[in-house]
Amino acid sequence: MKTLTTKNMIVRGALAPALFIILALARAPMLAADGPIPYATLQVISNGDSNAAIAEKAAKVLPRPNQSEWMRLEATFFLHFGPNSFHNVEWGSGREDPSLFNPTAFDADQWLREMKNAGGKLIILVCKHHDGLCLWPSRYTTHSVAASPWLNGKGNEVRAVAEAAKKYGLKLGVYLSPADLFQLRTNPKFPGGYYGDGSSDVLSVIPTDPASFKSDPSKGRTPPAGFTSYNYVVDDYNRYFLNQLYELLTDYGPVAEVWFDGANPDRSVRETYDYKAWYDLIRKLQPGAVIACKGPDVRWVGNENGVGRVAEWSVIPSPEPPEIYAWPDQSGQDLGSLAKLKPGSYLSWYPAEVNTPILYGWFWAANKRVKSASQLVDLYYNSVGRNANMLLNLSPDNRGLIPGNQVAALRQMADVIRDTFAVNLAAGGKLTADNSNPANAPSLAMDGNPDSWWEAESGRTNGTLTLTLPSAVTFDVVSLQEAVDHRSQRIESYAIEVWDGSAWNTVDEEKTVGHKRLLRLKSPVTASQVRIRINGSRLEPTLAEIGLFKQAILAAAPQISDRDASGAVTLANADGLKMVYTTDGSPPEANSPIYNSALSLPLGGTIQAASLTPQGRLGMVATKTFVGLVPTGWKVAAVDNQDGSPASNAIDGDAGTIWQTSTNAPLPQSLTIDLGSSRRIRGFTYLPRHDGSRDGIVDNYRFETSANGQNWTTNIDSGRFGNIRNNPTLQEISFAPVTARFFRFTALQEVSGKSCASAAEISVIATAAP
Ligand code: FUL
Repeated sequence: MKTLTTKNMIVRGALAPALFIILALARAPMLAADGPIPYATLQVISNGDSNAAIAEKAAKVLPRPNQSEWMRLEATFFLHFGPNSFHNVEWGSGREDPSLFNPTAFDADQWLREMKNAGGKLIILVCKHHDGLCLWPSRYTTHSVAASPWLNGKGNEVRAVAEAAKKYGLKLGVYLSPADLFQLRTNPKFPGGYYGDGSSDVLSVIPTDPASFKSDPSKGRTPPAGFTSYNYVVDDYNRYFLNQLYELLTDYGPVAEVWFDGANPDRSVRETYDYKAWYDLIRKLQPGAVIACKGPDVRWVGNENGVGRVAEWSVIPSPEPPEIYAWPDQSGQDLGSLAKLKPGSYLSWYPAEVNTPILYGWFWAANKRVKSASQLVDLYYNSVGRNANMLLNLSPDNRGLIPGNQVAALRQMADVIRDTFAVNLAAGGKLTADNSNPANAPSLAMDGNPDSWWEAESGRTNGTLTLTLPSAVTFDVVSLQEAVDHRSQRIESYAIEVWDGSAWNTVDEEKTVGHKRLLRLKSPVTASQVRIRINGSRLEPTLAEIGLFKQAILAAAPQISDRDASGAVTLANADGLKMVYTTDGSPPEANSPIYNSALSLPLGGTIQAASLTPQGRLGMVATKTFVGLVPTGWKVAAVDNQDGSPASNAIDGDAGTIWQTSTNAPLPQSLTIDLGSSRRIRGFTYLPRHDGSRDGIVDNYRFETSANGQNWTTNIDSGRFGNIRNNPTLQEISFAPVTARFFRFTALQEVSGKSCASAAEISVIATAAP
């Protein structure tokens, strides 16, 4: 392998960002005129640069060491869990009471275990979201987990995650929201807030003594062992923010990524984030960490849908040096092709990160759907496979556990990826090239070492590599990697071709490679000779690794029937495979019970089922939830009005039919049901109509039960279905268990204040014993 001596001369960014900028700037003016362009972490395009000089500069921008390390992580996870997880909001207002945060089964070990199992290398934990509640007991505010009932105020989410991450060998990243609505000066909950308080910049020792945070910020607190204090001239909010960064970066061990969100829920706030001071502090405290999103090391890919660009360049032009970059929009399709590289641009390594949630939302709520395993597999190819890191968000529920449906989808995705890449079908083949640099033979692209590579002969910007296999293989994924840590990103156009015995057929044509490119072919191909024809490159092209793989596929999910009158549910699949299932909310595993006869769910419950291949591979998981008792033998005992459609439709087990009063039936409107026998009841369910009309959907209600239909107990006198107007989904309401044979549901108010009531289904949640 050829070693690159110039690399030692490069100013390696993370430790000395200012220095690398100065050196590059000092060199820049003479580069155009003075011949060989050295490798550097920053290049500047000068006015007189020819197109060839621009291409060469771009092809000689290297990643900084923290970026190199980060790119090799590939699969990383985000975790959003905070007050929002308890009241179905994506953005809190800052007015929430800390008592909202009260998980009953918090288990960071489970979170990290699942991430590890899914191949995760790093977790970025949301330590404070826009609502401002700190999920660690910060010394600089009382608005933290210390004020919550969770573990009697002794809980610390950051510590729990840091410890679990260490246990499972994942790196730790921290997300600290710059926007902070609790600290908002105008927040009636905290009128003394620092965020946008108009305070002036004063000398502040970081870490500041919390006791004199405002009165004398020049007084520091003693830094933890191994760390020191620093001076910044900043306003109150930036001092608050720097102190919180200091806590997160010194109290929890090594931190590998710091994530600054650009979202701002209140644009009227006049607060200037002192990124320069923040970056400086991070570089001093955690020099190996990358600063992401609103940061110079890792670029937000530009969307939250989980899709990187088909042509994703990591060398990106900016109008200013990256450490003082002003963060213009990065959502365009072309950020780094040669057409974008103009005189005056600063070229630096700025790799993409694809952040996306596993739910349709960042925080858990009961009604948020989970993306399917195949969507998650697509995400992997659209991020890791497109020269970017995957940052997949998991959302623990209000118990503090990642629920079974997220776990099931994640495990399946991980199984597919693991199985797909377990065997490199190119291994055992011989790679030859039509031209090579003598020090960079083609075999170096097949040695499993990303730090050795094939490189075209000096002066060539093309090359054809031919892989000859001992026998034909069937594959549908081609994996390519450039030697980006040593030679930057160069390849600009290439084709994949296979030999069919008489001719070469093109199976894919693409533009970029970068750190990693996974090409999924339209359909599997079988061949013993495969060619990578590189047609264009910014400088001599390189390939550090190549691979051929066959995608693992999952057996289709079984069908789960509706319940029959006795509560029986059947499973079926088309492929005749065995099926396994669970009824306790946990995802099925290969050793879960095997299905052989109808399952009985008269009380309700959730079935998760999957087919099992003879090799023991679990297929896609089907999930179906049955809510409430089966209405067998139930009768309408009384109803105030059923002029729209009969009340019996609300208890027929058919979600498609509705009970509806006349459109002129002033509320309250009641419906009384006789269950036929007495049951132990601990709640009820209301399924609103979902035929597109909102007429009669109940907003406020009363619920009563009775043993004999004469004497009534009020279980809920005046309840409200939260957000049912916008989100008309199944409502599950709990109350203290009672024994009863009758229930009475009374609509007190309709969602639009109309004089009518309706319901698709109303049922009760019963415990097993009558
Ligand atoms: C966004 C935020 O507003 C979301 O709530 C989430 O934190 C996501 C990662 O970034 O901009």
